[in-house]
Amino acid sequence: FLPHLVASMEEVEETYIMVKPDGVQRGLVGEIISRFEKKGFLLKGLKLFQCPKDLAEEHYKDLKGKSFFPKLIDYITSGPVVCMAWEGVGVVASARKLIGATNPLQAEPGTIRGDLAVQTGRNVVHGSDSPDNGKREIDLWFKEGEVVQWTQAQAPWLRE
Ligand code: IDP
Ligand code: MG
Repeated sequence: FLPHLVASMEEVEETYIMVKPDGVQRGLVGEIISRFEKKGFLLKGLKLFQCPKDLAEEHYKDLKGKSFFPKLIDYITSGPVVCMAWEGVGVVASARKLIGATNPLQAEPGTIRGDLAVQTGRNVVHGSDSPDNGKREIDLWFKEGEVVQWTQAQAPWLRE
């Protein structure tokens, strides 16, 4: 029994979720927000935003060497995105599960990409891949005051 590991599993995390331009253009914003809302996570930040090129490049800086990088930057800046900050215990990994595999054809039915998309280059949603990146990306996409600390009325009905 490793109490420090159990404690870390209970840690409250934050993740950056974004409806990409194809999701906005296809009218999937409500559907995508709804999946995280119904699951029981806490929405702390939400805005419609036209992403400038430098921000897209900073967000995806780890992929800078990839052949698809220029197309990825064009895609993300091609129209408005919906930026979200979500909080919860285990929210980072859980959101990645709700989103599904990067290639929508390999994403399981029931996941956002599995249900709503067909191609990697148009995979409708982003989710942070680690708690550290969750923090980094929320800081990158939201200004001071845009992320709100609050408690859901339903909190006692979600966690004992
Ligand atoms: P993720 O979004 O599932 O975390 P990453 O590997 O971090 O996947 O890639 C970031 C994004 O870059 C993907 O969601 C997708 O939009 C795009 N991307 C990744 N690989 C490819 C590719 O092979 N072709 C075109 N776009 C890609
Ligand atoms: Mg990623």
